[in-house]
Amino acid sequence: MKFSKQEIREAMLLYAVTDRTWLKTGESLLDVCEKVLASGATFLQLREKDFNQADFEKEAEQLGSLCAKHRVPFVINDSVEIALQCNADGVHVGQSDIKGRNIRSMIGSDKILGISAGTVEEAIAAEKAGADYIGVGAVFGTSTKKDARNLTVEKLREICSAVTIPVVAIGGINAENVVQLSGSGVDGVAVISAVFAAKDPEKATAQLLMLAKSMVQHG
Ligand code: TZP
Ligand code: MG
Repeated sequence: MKFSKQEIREAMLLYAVTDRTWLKTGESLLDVCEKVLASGATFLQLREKDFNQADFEKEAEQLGSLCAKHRVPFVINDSVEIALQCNADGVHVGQSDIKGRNIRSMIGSDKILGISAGTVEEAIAAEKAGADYIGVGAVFGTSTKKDARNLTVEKLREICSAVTIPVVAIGGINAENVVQLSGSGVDGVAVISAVFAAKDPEKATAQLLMLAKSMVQHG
């Protein structure tokens, strides 16, 4: 599925990143993602840190169809190979993944490329490397990603004004603190635990979507 630049920007609003470690007994990631998409998540990233290739591919295919049904962009974390194999809409990579590799040339011009950035320099380099958007964090403390570097909202603002591509904030974002990002210039918020660890992921998604909209409008 092809998304325009404007559609990608708008899809940053509530960007859900999967985490199967939060699944409750008897629940599948596909079921939870179905609920999260039905409740308004605008983007989905499949993030699997400890999964074998075959299971990863199967899951990516299922989630890809689900996202297509909702017309929501679907990207794979880290693995360009799996993104291409399952015909995902794109890939999201970190700074270490782009060293010495031209991901844009590997995926072609039609796929979405997301790159994580934590500094103004990294953000500018990501834009030059052909990123369609950058993920910036961790804006608040998070225990989900152990090696995440923290940055201030002021730094986030500097990063947003240094690039023209969309910016999505990530790291420890929840319904209580999303308002603190008002005025930073971000196009939306990316969340893992605020949705996947919630007692009721549907309710959490709907609430976060409303708060993210209001934060971006005031921004
Ligand atoms: N990158 C920076 S922080 C983070 C990632 C993947 C983890 C975000 O998880 P949570 O649960 O929304 O804090
Ligand atoms: Mg990575």
